[in-house]
Amino acid sequence: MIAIAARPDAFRMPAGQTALVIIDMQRDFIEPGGFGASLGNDVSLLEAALLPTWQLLQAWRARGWPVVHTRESHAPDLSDCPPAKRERGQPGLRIGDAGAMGRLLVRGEPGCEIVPLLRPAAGEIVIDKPGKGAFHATPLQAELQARGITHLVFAGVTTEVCVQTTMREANDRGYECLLVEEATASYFPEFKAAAIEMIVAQGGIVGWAAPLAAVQHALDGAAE
Ligand code: C5J
Repeated sequence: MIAIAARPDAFRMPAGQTALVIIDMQRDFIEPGGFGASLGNDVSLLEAALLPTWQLLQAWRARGWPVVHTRESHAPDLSDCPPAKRERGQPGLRIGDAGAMGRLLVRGEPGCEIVPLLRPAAGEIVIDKPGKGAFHATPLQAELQARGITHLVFAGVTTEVCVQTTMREANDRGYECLLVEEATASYFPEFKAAAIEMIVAQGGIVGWAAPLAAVQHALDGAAE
């Protein structure tokens, strides 16, 4: 077991059975002209999570440990996009509308792809998810079970929406979950901070949170 100094207490993870789960690091959320921007958000607020996530990705790849990438995405005919999701609010553009990077959140469009820095490598799991949570209407549970994965380390965007939703889904399915604080971001920094507090409160009611340095320190120590 590798022990990471985390909140509310040490997070202990088995080396080969811990997947890095990178949530929705897509151009549509992070770059101007995508879905996040269409909702009126300052997408530059998400950039800070890119390099820390890349550092985690490098650490997992160097050890040959499992990596999962998710994409919030829909079929071109939007058959998996409920009207309740598409029609809510007054965005500049809606899911499926043509934007600067193609149709928003539609599979196969440039904006739906993961940002180049974090592009999935061959053999890594890529989950297209129509919801905020990565377990809803996807094969994620089967993919994890097939590999004997019991622990999940989370990165990605946005903290209080798709990251927290997926952590809660994972927690309910029995996975032990850690969120790496610098590797996640929100359009609302105060929501990121609150989401982390919600996760670790009440003895870790959803899971654990740790700074990147604590993860790196534990991994370096385990290699010695
Ligand atoms: C949102 C996400 N915020 N990936 N999606 O709509 O968090």
